[in-house]
Amino acid sequence: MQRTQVAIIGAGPAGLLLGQLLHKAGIDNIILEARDRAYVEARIRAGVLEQGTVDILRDLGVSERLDREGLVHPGVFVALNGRRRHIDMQRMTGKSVTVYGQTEVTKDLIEARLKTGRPLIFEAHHVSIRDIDGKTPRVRYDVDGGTSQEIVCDVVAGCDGFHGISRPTFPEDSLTVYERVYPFAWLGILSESPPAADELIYARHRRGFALFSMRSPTVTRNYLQCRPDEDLDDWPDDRIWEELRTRLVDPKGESIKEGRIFDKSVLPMRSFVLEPMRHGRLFLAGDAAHIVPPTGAKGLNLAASDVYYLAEAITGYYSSGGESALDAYSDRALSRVWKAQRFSWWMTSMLHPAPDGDPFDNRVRSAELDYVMSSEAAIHSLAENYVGLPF
Ligand code: RFL
Ligand code: PHB
Repeated sequence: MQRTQVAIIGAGPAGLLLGQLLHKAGIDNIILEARDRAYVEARIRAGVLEQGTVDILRDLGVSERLDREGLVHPGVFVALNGRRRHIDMQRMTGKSVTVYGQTEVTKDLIEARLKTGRPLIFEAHHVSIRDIDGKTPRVRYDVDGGTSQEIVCDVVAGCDGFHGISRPTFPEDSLTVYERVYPFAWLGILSESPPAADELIYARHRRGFALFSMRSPTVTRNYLQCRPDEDLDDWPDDRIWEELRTRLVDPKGESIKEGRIFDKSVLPMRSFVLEPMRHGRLFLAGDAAHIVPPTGAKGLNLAASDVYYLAEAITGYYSSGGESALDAYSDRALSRVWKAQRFSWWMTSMLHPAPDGDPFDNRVRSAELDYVMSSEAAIHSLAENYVGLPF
């Protein structure tokens, strides 16, 4: 049997960041991760960090490579049928975003964790949580070879993503789920080519949404709106480049540079929130508690703000001995989560023509983008949300 203060399930951004925040506060913790290290470090996902997320990483001393390699973007573009408008977020809000892959954030956090000497257990199988209604919850898991281990702790942090075991551990009658599944998805590619512009371009086009992003000055990350059941075999590289040129209205490929495509995938889109984010001594953070469609670039950043609040709650609990800090966690986190949900839903609705959707709705959404592109007040609001609301 192992004894610790906080058992953290999942070594994604939420779990790893929480581990560092607690370590900094002198709170003992163990991280359990189902997959192996190579798998976790290679999982391609988010790319845009809010300044608040960067500040947390800096504060933790995990930003050396981020400060060197991260691409600071003071602005972003939106486009409607080829007409483009620049949004100067830095001028409007005093803040910028940083393009730095989630893969890199994860690698940096794993390296920092290993330096602390605190346990990070990869390939922990059959993780289960019990006794969450009492003051000493337990976490069981199997290691390779089949030996079972048990951790006794004060708090369990469920940071195991949307498909983890923490959320299903909550008794069903104790929670409410809010959910929306969208009738479209994204086809995402990574290619060895320079990005279409210095900053990201979110483009609405009659044929569908397209996003022009990047990982570095030589690696492009682009997305095309597609069907949720899209077959990747129908998307040879040539068709992808052609469609990207069409949706950016760049027929001669003046901004879009082709290169070897080395990753292709289809990403379904949903909005999901579970309330409350806590039952007894089990606290959820990140994708375990909520999912946003990626159009607002908020998922990873919400994982960061959740664990920032959770670390404060746990630190407050140990310093005061009372439950009030723990009790406040769910409401504090949800208040920010819902604002990011609203923004992600709004960006998604405005930028994607809905196939087979109501024609009136589609015209209104297109008009909304047209309005945003012509109104300082509306653009200011977009900028304020995109760079991230304060914690
Ligand atoms: P993760 O990253 O899913 O990590 C959960 C970890 O838990 C492990 N796990 C278990 N461990 C032990 N026992 C079990 N039973 C377990 N079950 C699972 C998993 O192996 C994994 O290591 O969740 P976390 O930490 O909450 O982080 C959330 C973010 O990963 C996610 O919100 C973002 O990637 C979303 N997202 C974006 N967010 C942004 O902020 N900016 C973006 O630009 C952005 N772009 C994106 C995105 C997500 C995407 N996809 C693929 C969904 C772009 C894409 C394409
Ligand atoms: C990405 O670069 O992967 C990315 C950027 C912005 C988004 C979503 C994904 O909104």
